[in-house]
Amino acid sequence: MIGHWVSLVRHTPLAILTDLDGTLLPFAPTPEEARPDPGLMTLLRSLASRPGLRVVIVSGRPHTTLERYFPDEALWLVAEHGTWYRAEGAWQPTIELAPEPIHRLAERLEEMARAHPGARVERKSWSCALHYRRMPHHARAAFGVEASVILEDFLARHPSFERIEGEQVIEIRAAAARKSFAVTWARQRLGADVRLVALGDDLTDEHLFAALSPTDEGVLVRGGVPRRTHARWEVGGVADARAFLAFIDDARSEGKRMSLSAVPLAPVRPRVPSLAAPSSLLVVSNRLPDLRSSESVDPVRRVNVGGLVSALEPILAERHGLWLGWGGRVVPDCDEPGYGVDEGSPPLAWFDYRQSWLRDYYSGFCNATLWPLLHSFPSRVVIDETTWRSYVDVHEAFADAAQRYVTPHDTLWVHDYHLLLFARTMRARGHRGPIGLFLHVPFPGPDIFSILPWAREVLGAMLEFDLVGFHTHGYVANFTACAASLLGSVAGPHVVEHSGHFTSVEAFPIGILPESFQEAPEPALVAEIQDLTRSLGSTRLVLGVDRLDYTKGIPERLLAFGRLLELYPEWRGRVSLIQISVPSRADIPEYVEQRASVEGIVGRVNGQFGEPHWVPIRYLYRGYSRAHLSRLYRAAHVGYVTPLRDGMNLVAKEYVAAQDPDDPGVLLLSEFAGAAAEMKDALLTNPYYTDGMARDLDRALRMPLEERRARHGRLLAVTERTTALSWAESFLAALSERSPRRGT
Ligand code: ADQ
Repeated sequence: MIGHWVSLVRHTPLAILTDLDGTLLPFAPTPEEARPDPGLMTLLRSLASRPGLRVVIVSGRPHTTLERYFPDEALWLVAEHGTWYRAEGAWQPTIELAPEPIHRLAERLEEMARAHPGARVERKSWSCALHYRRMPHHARAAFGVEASVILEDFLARHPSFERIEGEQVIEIRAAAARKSFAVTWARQRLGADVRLVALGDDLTDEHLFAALSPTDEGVLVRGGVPRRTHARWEVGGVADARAFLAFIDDARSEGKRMSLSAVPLAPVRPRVPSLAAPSSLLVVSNRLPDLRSSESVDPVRRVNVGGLVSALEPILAERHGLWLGWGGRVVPDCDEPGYGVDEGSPPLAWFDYRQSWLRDYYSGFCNATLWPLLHSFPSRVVIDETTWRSYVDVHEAFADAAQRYVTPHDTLWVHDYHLLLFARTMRARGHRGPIGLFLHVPFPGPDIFSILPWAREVLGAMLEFDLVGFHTHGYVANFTACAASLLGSVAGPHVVEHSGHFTSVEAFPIGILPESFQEAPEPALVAEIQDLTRSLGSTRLVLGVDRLDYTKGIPERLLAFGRLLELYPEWRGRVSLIQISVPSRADIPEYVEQRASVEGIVGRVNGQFGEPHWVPIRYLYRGYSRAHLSRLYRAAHVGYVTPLRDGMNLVAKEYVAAQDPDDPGVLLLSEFAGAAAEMKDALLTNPYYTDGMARDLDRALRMPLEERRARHGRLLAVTERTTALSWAESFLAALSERSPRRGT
């Protein structure tokens, strides 16, 4: 590393392009208080005196301020984010733009700032900056909202300006302003063989880094919130940045030219390679697909997101994306949650939950309030203000984490009911890029949704997303009906208007990766599954596979199987049910009860009908690998998928994909699963009607081969048409098409 740097910084000609605030000067409460000290001036003068080396200060400060600080013409200056430069003693503008609109904006902001102690407006030629570093923290949110109203109004009317977020400052500036001007200018003046070293700390410096050529280097000066960058190197802060410049100064001093060992090691280090590009897409979900601590592995979540991972992996790679969520670790409330990035494919950005978040947010509002509400189980909905407050607070924690990795223009794709307020939270923080939500669960009509005391607030927040996606048209209709009846929103086809903002609302049925359920299994696995099926003898197999959850209708399904044996005694000894349930949310009382209820029914049915050579129901309470499941699906004569309510239900699609097309089994599917909207060739059944379901089971078991083949052929076509990949691609394409452009 030292060799690379010594050879680069000894190259002639060399130019150092450096930002000032946050890079060579520590931040101060006001811009006036942050001024170059004698130590910095001495260092810059020394560098500027080295033959073959140019120092270019590239700052957002007004050109008049830079002139005052650096009258010495040996230093080259680029001011106001590239809109002014000093050449041969005279300042020249780089853009042509009428200054009046920005002056009028500055007047409005100054008037507003007078009512907010600590807020301050800084005027420049084609920009103005709103500083809030000196404001008390509690007053910032209200201030941010008030300022955003003025700024949004201005940007809507003046498309040649844009908004950028700096370290506790919001700046409106000419959209054409780019610090990258400094790169072009230095090259023009110093010749094509010049090599550049650029230093900067904030988002505006990314233009500088991005414009560098492969033989140049960018060095990020880390300060506040870590973020993605084009720079390939970093230093720890202002002191290290100055030490780095001193290293260059040293390396170019005549006396040390021949002795590498005499050059002190620069405090510069390489950044993790895959963080070298800015994140253009951040996927956000409550839980990450791959869990770090083995004791908290939840096999269903892991398997369930398997398709999601495969779908999102190529998209995240192509768009330099990241997937953010809870990593599965919980820390006591008195500790600060940890953050980190796990390099891999896809790269995961994780953070810890506090104990109270797990209790009040995750097990509380998400799983005891929203889950039953959205699945239309009103009597199970717990209403509790503490958990609602926690839900709001944890959105702030997610937003804090997200802001570590994204620029305000990146695309955010949010998943599921855990994060319904996320667009609102991010917009309040100035995020301007597209934000989409995909809801993996159903959405009920207004009669059920209005049970929630915060129904209007949640709906209003959902309507701050640019796109809300559901599995079915039925859920889309329920959502628009809720918006119309509870908020008075106007809905057109696929769009809802609320408070002047238009949200696209569409159905994107999720799929699986069918080929992953069709692969030839390992011989050892075949033998293991054969052991299991051999124990069933010549009986036919009915298979249920679910997370143990009351929405999945497992007790109802077992009772209907018992009823089949009662109504059709000829099936006794000739059919067996294997029910595989993977443990889920075992810390919530309803789920513990569910397990006891299921085990009770299994015991009763087996006790009533079982014989020494035949066990009617085998109940397996564990997770299986995808390869195991595929084999079991293929061996089953009936795929028994009968949730009381389900967003989609992937098991239905997996079962179809895994069948032998020449001798396929029958999918017996609840009409209340989202999958029923697409899979009309399944045998549809009502899981609340025990006798009806028993009769449908009998029909499935007797279905002739020809009918089975015909139904399966059409079901397979549905499963292969909408896959996990096509689902992700169509959602993201819609998000980029439907999102309004904000102020650029
Ligand atoms: P889930 O409620 O988890 O997902 P589902 O769609 O059926 O429901 O997915 C379950 C997944 O877990 C399937 O991939 C299945 O193979 C796997 N699985 C189940 N039992 C298993 C076991 N014992 N061992 C191993 N794997 C097992 C939520 C919504 C659904 C929606 C999905 C995707 O509730 O309605 O379909 O998200 O959007």
